[in-house]
Amino acid sequence: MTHIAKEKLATLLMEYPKPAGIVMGYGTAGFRARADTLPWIMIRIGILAAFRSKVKRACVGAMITASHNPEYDNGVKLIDPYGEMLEQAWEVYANNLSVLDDDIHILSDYLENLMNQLNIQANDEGIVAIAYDTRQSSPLLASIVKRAAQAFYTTIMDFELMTTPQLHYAVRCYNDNGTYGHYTEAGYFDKLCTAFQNLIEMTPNIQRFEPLAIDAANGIGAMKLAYMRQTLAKYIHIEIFNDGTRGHLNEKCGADYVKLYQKAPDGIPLTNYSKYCSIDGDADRLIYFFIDKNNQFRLLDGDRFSVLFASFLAMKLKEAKLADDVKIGVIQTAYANGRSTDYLVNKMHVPVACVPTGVKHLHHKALDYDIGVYFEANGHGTVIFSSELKSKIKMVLEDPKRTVEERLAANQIRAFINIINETVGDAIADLLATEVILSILHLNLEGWLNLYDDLPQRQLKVAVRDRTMIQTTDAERRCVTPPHLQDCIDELVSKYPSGRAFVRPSGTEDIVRVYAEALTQQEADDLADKVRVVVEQLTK
Ligand code: 16G
Ligand code: ZN
Repeated sequence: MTHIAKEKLATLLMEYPKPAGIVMGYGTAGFRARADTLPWIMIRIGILAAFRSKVKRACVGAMITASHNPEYDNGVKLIDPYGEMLEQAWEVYANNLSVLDDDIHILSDYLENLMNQLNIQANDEGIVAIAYDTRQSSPLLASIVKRAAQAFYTTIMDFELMTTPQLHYAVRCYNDNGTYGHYTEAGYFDKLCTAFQNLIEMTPNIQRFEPLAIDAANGIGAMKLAYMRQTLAKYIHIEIFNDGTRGHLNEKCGADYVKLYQKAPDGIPLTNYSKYCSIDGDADRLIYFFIDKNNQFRLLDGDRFSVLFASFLAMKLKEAKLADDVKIGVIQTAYANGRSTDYLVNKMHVPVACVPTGVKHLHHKALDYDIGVYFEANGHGTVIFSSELKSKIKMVLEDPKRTVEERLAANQIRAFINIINETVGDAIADLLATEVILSILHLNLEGWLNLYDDLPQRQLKVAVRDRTMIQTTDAERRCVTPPHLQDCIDELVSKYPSGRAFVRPSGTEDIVRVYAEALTQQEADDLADKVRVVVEQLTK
């Protein structure tokens, strides 16, 4: 480590000292906490981003956001060169750095060791792309990441205000030398909007788009959507509510609020539109909803996107006569409603894989397919397409022996691929994809909802002495410890027709989560409650 790097770090440590007694872990959401407790960790993250970039010899990203959390929180997450989440092994370094106190000697010893271990030279090139959401605390936190990375001779690409998926996209494009698209924001919108227009223009008998009202959670998505709204005005009328001019970020609005409380957000008129959607504070989650004829609020969550996207793609594969040599699959977690799984497997004959909670697990599994569709029930998800699939599409398009219909279907898939942000769940991309599929399939939200009926479900939080007492297997669907817990759950579940239940320790809160579903709401509630009781008894 050079003398100058050490000096710069020492200055930062003095400017942003670590509060006494604080522990912070790099989890599924990166580092996340109250914004005023975060500056010190941004120094560590800046260093780690620089190191990661030097090791991979590629650009990596640092996104400052706390997603759907309140305005007073913030956080940071690193993005790997291909636009995916930080490799798990590096989460350990993030945690080690977070444990270290502000002593410049101890810190530089650790860093020198790490540089040796990772074979990093002080003058290796590094490049870090930084972006942040609309929180007041974000610019300061971003500036700390920047200064820490710069202490290690790293170039900074400062994107300032961006959605989380936009930064994932930018990092991927930058490292792909433009194959995936141009890495600027203009490049992002150009790719998505052009693909959306192409797909509309090439599709005969496409249904007219009904106006769409968007709840933008008073976050970064509002300003980005405003740009897109104009570009696409010719095709679809988009109205943006909760755009940050009046309400507060994620307060009684946004995808998380709507999903959690199963009700419409504040700040949006509920009479004028037939279609509504909510995105979250950093625009990586999307939920649709509408008010039905009986004035009931109806929700379309992540499971519904999986079914819609997989239906469309399976249909187009068939039309392109590609269905036999393309492996399509849907990846879910245990939280997916049993009826959605049933519909996919038994009606659509699309295989479903179940993985543990957390986007990285879904994303990883999706790579096993030519077309891997994944969504968490909370509305975070995307589709990944293999390079083999992309070549097959190209072959159909270039084959003069193929019929017009076959080539049209292949072309539609190609355009659809360009709407999707394959790097990560992206509310803006998913919204365009949803809109265009609904129009191609001539579905309104009611028709989409009526594809299948959800089983009633109940989720509970249980406070226990030590949540690590509960260990699970089989994608969190079965418990291994404490002894007998699973037997008790099996016994309870067997009393409810179509019943299903599981418990798992939360990865983000100090609690255990209980999930139950059954034929009626009463039964789902009962089952969840009985499972809660055995959890409490067996973890005393
Ligand atoms: C994190 C995950 C989210 C998951 C949630 C579960 C990412 C980017 N986020 O927010 O996917 O649904 O944790 O929380 O992976 P829990 O473990 O407390 O239930
Ligand atoms: Zn988010």
